[in-house]
Amino acid sequence: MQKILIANRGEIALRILRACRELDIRSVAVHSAADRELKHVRLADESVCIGPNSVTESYLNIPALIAAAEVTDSTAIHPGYGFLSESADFAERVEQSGFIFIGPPPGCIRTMGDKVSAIQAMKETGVPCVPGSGGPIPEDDPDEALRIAATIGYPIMIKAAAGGGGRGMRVVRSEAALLNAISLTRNEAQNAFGDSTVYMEKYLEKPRHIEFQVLADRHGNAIHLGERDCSMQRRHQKVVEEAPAPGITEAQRQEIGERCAEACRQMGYVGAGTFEFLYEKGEFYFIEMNTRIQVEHPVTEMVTGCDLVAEQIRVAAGEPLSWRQDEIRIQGHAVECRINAEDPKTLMPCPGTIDHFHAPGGPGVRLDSHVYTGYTVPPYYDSMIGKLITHGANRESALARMRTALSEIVIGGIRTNVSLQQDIIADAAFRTGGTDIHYLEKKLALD
Ligand code: MV4
Repeated sequence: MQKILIANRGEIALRILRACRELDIRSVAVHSAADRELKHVRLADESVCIGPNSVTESYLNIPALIAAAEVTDSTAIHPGYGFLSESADFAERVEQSGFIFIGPPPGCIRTMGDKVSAIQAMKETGVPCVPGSGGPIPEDDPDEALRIAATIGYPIMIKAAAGGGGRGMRVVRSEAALLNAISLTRNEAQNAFGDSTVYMEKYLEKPRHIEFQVLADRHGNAIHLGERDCSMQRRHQKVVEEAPAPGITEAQRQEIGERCAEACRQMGYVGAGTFEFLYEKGEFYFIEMNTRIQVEHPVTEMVTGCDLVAEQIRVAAGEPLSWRQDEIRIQGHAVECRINAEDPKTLMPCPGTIDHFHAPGGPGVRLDSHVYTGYTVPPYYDSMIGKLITHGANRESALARMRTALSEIVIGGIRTNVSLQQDIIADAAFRTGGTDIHYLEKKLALD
């Protein structure tokens, strides 16, 4: 691997650039007009402006990205997260143009992008799923839809096959409401995704969101790196993540993790991936797979010692995985707080110029951020400006380090969610561990 084009921005673009440097691979930064001042653009070996501020004309502009790879003679393209990272069409175009896509084969992205086919693939390999329709709800057969729902039992959740990440879903609590909910979800799905396919699952009232990290190579090897708990969220935006998930036993971890790794082997998966589960009353239920590196990957890196981005690059280059499953051990505990440029009261994005920036430090403290004193957070992209990660011998120590690091960080000139993060880290229920996906929204509604 000689040269990687980084098809992203912000902290993840800097994270990918750092991995390139470490592996002695040259890097190309591509950026919008608004993003000339990004830290990774300044540090990259080369940079190309791919378009104006709007994401559709820059970071989602496939012809501009391919052209940038061509003019810079790049070997591979790393998509990061968001933008084109889970576009099977983009992965295909990258490969057809003669570049390596740093991610799974387009066929795997496509199968997992359709939640119905993803669930079918998981069922075949013994990954536990939510009781549900096991396939699309038939169109023009209301009696069949009612029968399926009666078998599952209410409450039920209607989900769009092309949805995911919280888009295109609806809870139904009675038979009387079912058919109307199906047609509303169908219409929304058709408008949002151009696909009206919907399916049904038993609605779990108070689950936790626990996800398993996997890595796979082109030689048929696949391993898991344990799980993360991402239950602390608001409006489908994760706020705090941690690894391992509080209360999960080593036996549960090995059982679910091995099933995820086996699913990867069966489908010919390559690269980093995440299996999302709901966890309720001691049971895991698969809901979706993410075929990209995720925002919260650092907590897994801290407890395993594995560099997931470097490993994505190695396996994309055809190298075998650096570790066997029996070499992966979960050491201590890690917590990540997402740092957002947002108003602490309204939680609305608050772009602006950072007039003073000071990074926290000390043992077990990691800051993944592209910001610096004098940097202007543009209004065109999402509000996350960095991630503060702490690691300790146990959860208490990781949380004590997070409390210390949050008290030290200085981000002047813009409003941020640092005070919200301090509240969460001090929260009694969070400190006990194992809060569900609704906890933060309820807590915020009380203030
Ligand atoms: C569910 C669920 C309850 N029961 N499925 C939301 C995002 C998408 N990834 C799946 N989601 C959910 N699916 C069943 N059968 C509750 C959610 C859900 C949720 C899941 C994970 C993290 C945050 C969430 C917030 C609201 C609802």
